[in-house]
Amino acid sequence: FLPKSNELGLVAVGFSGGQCKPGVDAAPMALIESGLVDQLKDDLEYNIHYDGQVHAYGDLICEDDPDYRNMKKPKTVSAVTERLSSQIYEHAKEGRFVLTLGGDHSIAVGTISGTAKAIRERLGREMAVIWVDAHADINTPETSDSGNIHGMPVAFLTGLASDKPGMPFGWLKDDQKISTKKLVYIGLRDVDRGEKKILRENGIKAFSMHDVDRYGIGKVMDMALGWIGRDTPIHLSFDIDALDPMWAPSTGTAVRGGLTLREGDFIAECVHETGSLVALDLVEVNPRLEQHGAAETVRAGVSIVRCALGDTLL
Ligand code: 4U7
Ligand code: MN
Ligand code: MN
Ligand code: MN
Repeated sequence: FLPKSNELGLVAVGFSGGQCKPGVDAAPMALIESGLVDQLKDDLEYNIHYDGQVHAYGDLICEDDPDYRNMKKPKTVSAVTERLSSQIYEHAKEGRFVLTLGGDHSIAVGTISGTAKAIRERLGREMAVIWVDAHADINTPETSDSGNIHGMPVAFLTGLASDKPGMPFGWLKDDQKISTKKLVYIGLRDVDRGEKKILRENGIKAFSMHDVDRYGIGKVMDMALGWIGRDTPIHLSFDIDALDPMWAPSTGTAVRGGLTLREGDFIAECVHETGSLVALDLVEVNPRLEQHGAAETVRAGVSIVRCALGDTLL
């Protein structure tokens, strides 16, 4: 149902305002410098549409940005994700695959809203999201203990949290949102108490590390893709902290007991094989943390992206 296309829109997002540790903004440059874009062009034969810059959205960073409903930097994160949403939409409406290099995970409010709207308009379809992460990122401002917005994007994208126009994330319209029924998690192992309640009460499909241990990653992918159903456009949002810190130590909220690099690559390969992948986010790589492991973490990120874009072992 998706015409095969090698057109790829790339957006490099050097934004770290959804959490408190500086350095995630350096990830897009680190990923590009390690050869990611050249490999997509030369090995995987994509025609890349890239404006050649890492966006820092300096004009949108508010100096006067007090906490609101317990959210940290609400005005800044809302303005940046609103701008990003239209950047992503412009690529997706042309039928390009959209690759976003983050940045912290708050930017998914922008990426997913942008593709969801374009896919509705272009294909008349509701998009599914596969969220690969140690965390569920579905806190509402009220359930969050940290106030960090990178732990909340899914709540706003599903409408479980919202606000009036003019207030933070009040710009999100229904056609930019996703259904809780078309959301699937893989890799969870650090879910807050309030988030567990939200997952349960909304019947959200989630495969934790317990499920990966019990069934193996092969069966988990069969079940995850089975839940979504064939011929449904998929947006894959991959937080590098889904991987075990052994493979990806340089990330802001590392949690032990995660996926191996091979399991991460396998998830990306399986999603590619569906032929339904329309967008990928790679987020939360922070080359400034655990500096001895930064190169390893960047390499893991490059590997995930290559697999999701069709690189094969044979
Ligand atoms: B990430 C956390 F409390 N749940 O809300 C929170 F454990 O994008 C972590 O997945 C959020 O890295 C992690 O602050 C956000 C915390
Ligand atoms: Mn995470
Ligand atoms: Mn995340
Ligand atoms: Mn994190």
